[in-house]
Amino acid sequence: MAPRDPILGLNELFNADKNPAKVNLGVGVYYDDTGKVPLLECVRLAERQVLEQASPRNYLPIDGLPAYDRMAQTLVFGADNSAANEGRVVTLQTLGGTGALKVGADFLRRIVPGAQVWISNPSWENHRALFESAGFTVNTYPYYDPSTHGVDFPGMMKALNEMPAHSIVVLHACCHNPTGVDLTTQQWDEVIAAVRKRALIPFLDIAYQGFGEGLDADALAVRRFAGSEGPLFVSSSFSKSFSLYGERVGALSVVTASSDEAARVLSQLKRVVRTNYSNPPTHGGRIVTSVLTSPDLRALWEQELGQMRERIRTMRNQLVEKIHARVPGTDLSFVARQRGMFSYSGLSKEAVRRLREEFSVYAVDTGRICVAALNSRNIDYVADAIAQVIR
Ligand code: PLP
Ligand code: TYF
Repeated sequence: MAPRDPILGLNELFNADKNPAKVNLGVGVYYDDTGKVPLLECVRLAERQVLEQASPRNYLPIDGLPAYDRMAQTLVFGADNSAANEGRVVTLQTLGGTGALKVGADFLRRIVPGAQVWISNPSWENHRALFESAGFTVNTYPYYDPSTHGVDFPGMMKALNEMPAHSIVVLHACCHNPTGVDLTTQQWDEVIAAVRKRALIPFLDIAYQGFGEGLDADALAVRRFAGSEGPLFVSSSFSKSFSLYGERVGALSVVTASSDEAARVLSQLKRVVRTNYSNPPTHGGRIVTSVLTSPDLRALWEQELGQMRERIRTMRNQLVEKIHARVPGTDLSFVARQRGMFSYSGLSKEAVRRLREEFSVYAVDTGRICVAALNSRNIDYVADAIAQVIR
């Protein structure tokens, strides 16, 4: 038997739990205030259009729908990006952000077979698994400092400054999973300078664009990296921002040195895709493209995305207040400063076990909770449970 995924495995335990009060703070999925995964209105309208068009289902190009690739690229890089305008950025439709990471990893393994990969400590566990399965040795660089609930920035910079040239560095562009702790703009500039000086290969993963501060603000790291000289890999995902988890909508973008190099890189990436899954599926890509190319639907999407972001922020603030009210003296204000869906709550493994066994509240063993699973009906129950186990 292969080991269970530490996060998706929790779903199985949760589904088997008969307690009607159970709460799943494990997997990183956004739920609305009624506890459901939302079907966004912009998606519902776009899907109706797509169905009315009744398009045939021929194979898509290997690199996906051209309009999808253009929209995905513009969303991440911005409309006035010079690398993009110079034709130096290639973008492919992939099977979610995971597919983008996998295609990028397989490509890099052919191009820099001797390189090693560095992921943050901690990171999304699938980062390690994906790059290892592509054949790389995966190391970690310091990232989270539990004593400050912030970034161990000196530790991170020291590690970057000691990596061999051409090492592949995986960075979370925003809404770090699992900690919720991001770099400041100034820290990003220092990271970019170190990465370029040492000729490292940056791979930015942006799976939560729009869940931090907003679509443009959350893409700041990608855009600043793209403005510096050197290669750049970006995996992006619409799973969360469109609530289209099961449609597998993502993109891989690579910034190259010239439009000529871009053509060669694209041809190699297409070879990787062909030997993985040949070409991407049609439906999800068409929905996303319809939303992003229609000014009305796009405005509606931004509004709905903004509501998801704001609801998470409200839940963060309420959780901090409610625990403070129950256990005076506790200061969880760092939870309110974290961004995106997750919070490294500081709960011990023992506290997480008690939450699960005594209260049917499911969190990841590391203390990561998905704040986007809290709502006005379950937050008091969760705050009561947490108060009991930290008292
Ligand atoms: N990268 C990070 C950091 C994630 O948290 C996720 C979450 O699922 C992904 C990538 C993969 O996203 P997708 O579901 O689009 O494959
Ligand atoms: O971290 C999370 O919860 C999300 C969802 O193998 C996820 O990114 C978790 C594990 C996994 C794939 C997706």
